[in-house]
Amino acid sequence: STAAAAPARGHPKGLYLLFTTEMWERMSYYGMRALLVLYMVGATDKGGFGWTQSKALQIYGLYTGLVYATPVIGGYLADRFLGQRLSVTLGGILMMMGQFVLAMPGNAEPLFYAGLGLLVVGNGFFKPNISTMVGGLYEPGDPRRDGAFTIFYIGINVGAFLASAVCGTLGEKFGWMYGFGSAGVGMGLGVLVFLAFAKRLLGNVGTAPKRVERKADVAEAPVQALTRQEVDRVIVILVLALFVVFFWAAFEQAGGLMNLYTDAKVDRNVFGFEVPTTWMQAVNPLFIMLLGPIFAEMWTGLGRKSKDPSIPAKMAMGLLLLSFGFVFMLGASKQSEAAGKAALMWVVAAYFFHTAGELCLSPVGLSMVTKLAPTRFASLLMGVWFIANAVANYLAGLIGGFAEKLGEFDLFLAITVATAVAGVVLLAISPFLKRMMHGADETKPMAS
Ligand code: LEU
Repeated sequence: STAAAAPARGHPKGLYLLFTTEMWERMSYYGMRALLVLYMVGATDKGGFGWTQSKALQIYGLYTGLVYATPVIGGYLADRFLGQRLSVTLGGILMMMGQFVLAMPGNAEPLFYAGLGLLVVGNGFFKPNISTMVGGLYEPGDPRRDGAFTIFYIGINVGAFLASAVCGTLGEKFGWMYGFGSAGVGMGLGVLVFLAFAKRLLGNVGTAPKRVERKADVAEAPVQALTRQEVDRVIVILVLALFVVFFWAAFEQAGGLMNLYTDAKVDRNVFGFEVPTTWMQAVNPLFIMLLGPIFAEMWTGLGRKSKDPSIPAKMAMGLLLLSFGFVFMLGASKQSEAAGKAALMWVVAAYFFHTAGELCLSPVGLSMVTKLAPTRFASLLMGVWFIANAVANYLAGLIGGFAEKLGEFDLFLAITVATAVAGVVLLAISPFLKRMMHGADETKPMAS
């Protein structure tokens, strides 16, 4: 495999190809997502649908939920028949078509749903498979794996950051079709780059020969022949996915409740300049770009010395950091209750800790799936991992909706407590989970 030929220091070049491809795809995804609700409620004489906010939010919730539900199917098809590389290409092309369908003038409702459908199906083929391919670049035990996923995650967020700047601005200022169109062009660039360099930089990672091997695997070892060790490892993935639901259900308040709160109750005046509410959505990807390299170095460095915390312990830290971030939202709501408006720095501080938590949990989680999943189910289980996001995104909307009844302070308090408890429980059971991994998580010291 390519990984064997890779240098002990640095990363295989394939990582940067997957980084770039995912960057363009995420730019397309988040760019479209930033416009979606605005487009649905937008005035009909300006090319929008003129729908009510509740109808728009309902479709938004359904769309973001489905987008993370289809990866199970895309993952399964890749594991069984297509291979990851072909799946990523197919998914990318479908999503590009979806964006261009949305960009068609005349906004006919059937076309709108067709566009969303293409994006949902396309993401199912794309997202789990590009993620497992990152893992495929490394041999088991390679201490660079968590760091590699953190670098990949920076790519995700460069894309997310570009999204609001490019697609958001084009869509809002020049017309919806330019926003969706640019998202389609971005996706197209991702596919082109991927096709141009995959052969050279990825070796045989995610290709047909593996598929043949895997097919033989499946024939000899059907599901019920999973070994005891493999069953344990899959259980660990499922248990961690449950905790991850807590994390994202709270984290995803960013685009919902925290967004609305920032809009209505935060003093966004900085040196006489009014910071637009939507800019605050760029704070998280910005912090990922700043903190990501530090975390990537840290995980690899600690891993090389076999001194890194266990996977569940890292993820528990993620939950605790997220919880700590919400403490700043408690401060904010106290201030806005007393003085009408809260200082912007509360929200920035909250996002800082949310981002640090995300870096402990999310890239580490992707990496974990590739360590623990039996190879023949790698992409399927990656899809299962994304289901946690589908559920959490749905719950996030429900939870955020309670703010109207409870008031922000009580709701933020409930979130702070729930995520802290989840973090502590996860920390407490982490030794058991670690044992159930049967060494699949262990890194081997590397030649340098
Ligand atoms: N920011 C991440 C991404 O877009 C979230 C994911 C893990 C659901 O990939």
